[in-house]
Amino acid sequence: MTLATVAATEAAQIIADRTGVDHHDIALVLGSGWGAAAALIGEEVASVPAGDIPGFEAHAIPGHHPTIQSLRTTDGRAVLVLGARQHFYQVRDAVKVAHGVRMAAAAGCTQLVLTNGCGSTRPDVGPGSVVLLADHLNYTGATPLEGASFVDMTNVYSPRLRDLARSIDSSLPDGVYIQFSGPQYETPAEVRMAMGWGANLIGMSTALEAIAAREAGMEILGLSLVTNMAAGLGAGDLSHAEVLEVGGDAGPRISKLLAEIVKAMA
Ligand code: 8IG
Repeated sequence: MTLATVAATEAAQIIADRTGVDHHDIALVLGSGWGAAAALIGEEVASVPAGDIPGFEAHAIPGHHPTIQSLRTTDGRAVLVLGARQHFYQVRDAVKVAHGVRMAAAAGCTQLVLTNGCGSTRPDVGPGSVVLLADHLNYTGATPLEGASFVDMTNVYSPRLRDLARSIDSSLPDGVYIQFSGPQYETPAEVRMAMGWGANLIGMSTALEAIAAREAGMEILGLSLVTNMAAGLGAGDLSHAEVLEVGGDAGPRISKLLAEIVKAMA
């Protein structure tokens, strides 16, 4: 066991103690715009402030909800909702970024839904669109892995879960996500670089978490909400206010979609 796994196992034990649920099945990481989904997915069994769990640094950003919830679906599955993403731009440490995902794996989760808000480079996939992650580029220069952990990254985002999501909404496009370090948004030149590399979704999360989740053997579904056109491709400048507005407007629709997908993952 690596130190990161030991820390994740300790955190998972505290989740079990605080929620009374000693095994969870699915983990959800709720990013910008996705926060309202939990209420539709299951009954809340317990909610724990992230700051009470070792390895989570107390932080607050508008649009992010730092709690960890345990839900029970109508068909009896236990869902761990991580509303407390630790962004690379906050902690500057990929191991800390991956802590929540590793904790979920230690809690028993074998499936992981990673959601985010992001920018799009495709004019036909504009603000309000939901996209299925088909692949990613990790442009952070970092990794959550330690030692010679040669994790296969061929099918990071499960083709099976993508098909399953498309059985709920056949119009969902595939996208290739690039994780930048942030917190500044990209320059238009950086956006052109990313496009040249085959990316069409740009954000500041997800890829590092997905790497740790694949190491842990989890099956991953990645869902992006496009909140803005990438820098230089839309009208005007990028703003966090725009991100929050699009996220808020899309909230009810994407929450329902996510709830239906989770239901189908049984
Ligand atoms: I929401 O356009 C959201 N997050 N890097 N670029 C980057 N992160 C983002 C963006 C974006 N939109």
